[in-house]
Amino acid sequence: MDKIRSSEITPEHIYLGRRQFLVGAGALTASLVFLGGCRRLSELAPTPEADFCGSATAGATSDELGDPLSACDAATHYNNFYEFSLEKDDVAELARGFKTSPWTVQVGGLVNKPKTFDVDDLRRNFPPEERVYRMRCVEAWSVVVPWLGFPLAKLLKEVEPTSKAKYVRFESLHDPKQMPGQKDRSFQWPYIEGLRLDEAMHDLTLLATGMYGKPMPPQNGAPIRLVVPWKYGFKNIKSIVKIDLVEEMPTSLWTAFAPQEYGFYANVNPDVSHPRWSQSSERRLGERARRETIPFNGYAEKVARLYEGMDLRTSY
Ligand SMILES: Nc1nc2c(c(=O)[nH]1)N[C@H]1C(S)=C(S)[C@@H](COP(=O)(O)O)O[C@H]1N2
Ligand SMILES: [Mo]
Repeated sequence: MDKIRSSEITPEHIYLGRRQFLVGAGALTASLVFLGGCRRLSELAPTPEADFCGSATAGATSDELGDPLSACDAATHYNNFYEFSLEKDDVAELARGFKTSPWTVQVGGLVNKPKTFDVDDLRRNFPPEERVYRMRCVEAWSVVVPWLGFPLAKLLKEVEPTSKAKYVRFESLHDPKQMPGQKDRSFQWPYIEGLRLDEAMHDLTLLATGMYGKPMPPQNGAPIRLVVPWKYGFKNIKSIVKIDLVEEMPTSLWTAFAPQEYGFYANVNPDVSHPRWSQSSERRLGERARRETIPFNGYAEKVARLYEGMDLRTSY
C-alpha cells in the first residue's frame, strides 16, 4: 500500500474541505484510510468496457509534441466528476445510464440573439473535428485525449455577444436525482466555471461532444463539455446546460469553495505551487516516471499573448 502515494488516491481538491469537518488527528487518519489508503493498485486499474473502448478509434496516435494518446480505458475510468463521486475510479459506473438525450444548452446574457441549442443540432451545424489535447489536472496528473468537438467561438458568434460582454459563465446540470454527489452540500451546486471572452473565443477552446471517435461517455461530461487545454482540468466543465455572456468575472464552484487555492485563470504554471503541493511535475496516466509540467501545458506559443502584462505568479 505504500506504493500508492496518497495524492493519487485522495481527492486533492477536497482534502482541505474534509479536514474542516474533522476534529483531531485520529479522525483525520481514520478518514484518510476510509478514503482509500488501503486500496490496491488492481482496484484502481481500469476495467475494459467493450461497449465504449472496444470500438474506440482516433485519427491520430499522438499529440503535436509526440506524446502518445492515453489508453481509452484510462481516460474513461479515472475521472473527476464530483456530481457523481469524490473518487475517480467509480465515476464511470455511477454515471452509467445518465440521461443525456434530449439535451439543450441555453445561451444568453449579454447577447443580441439568445438561443437554446439542441445538442444534436449543434453536432449537425458544427461538424465535430478531432483535436488531440493534453489535459493537466490541478492534482498533478495528466492525460492525452483525442476529443471530438468544435470551437466554442463558432457558437458564441451565432448569439452575437454585445460590447458589454467581458466573460463567459458556464453551468452544469443540476439534478440530484441522477447525480448522487449533488447531495453533498459542502459544494455550491451546480458546478460553475468561467472564461474571459478572449479566452473563450480562442481557437483552441473547444466544446467537445465526443472522444476516441465516439459520442462522449457520461463520465467524461456527456453530452457536451468544455476543453481548454492550457488551463488546469477543473476549468473543463462537464455536462453543460447553460452559457451566459456576462460583464463581471464569474465565481466558479472551486473559487467559491477554496479561493486561496483555486483562482479564476488557472493557467497551468509549473512555477506557482498549489498551497499544498508543487505543480512542477505531473504523472501521466499509464506512465511510471513523472514528467515536468510545461508552462501553459505546452500551448504557450498560442496563448501566452492573452496574458501579456499580467503577473503570472499572482494572477492565478
Ligand atoms: N461538472 C463538472 N465538471 C468537471 C468536474 C466536475 O467535478 N464537475 N471536474 C473537473 C476536473 S477537476 C477535471 S480534472 C476534469 C476531468 O475530466 P475527465 O474526467 O474527462 O478526465 O473535469 C472537470 N470538469
Ligand atoms: Mo482536476
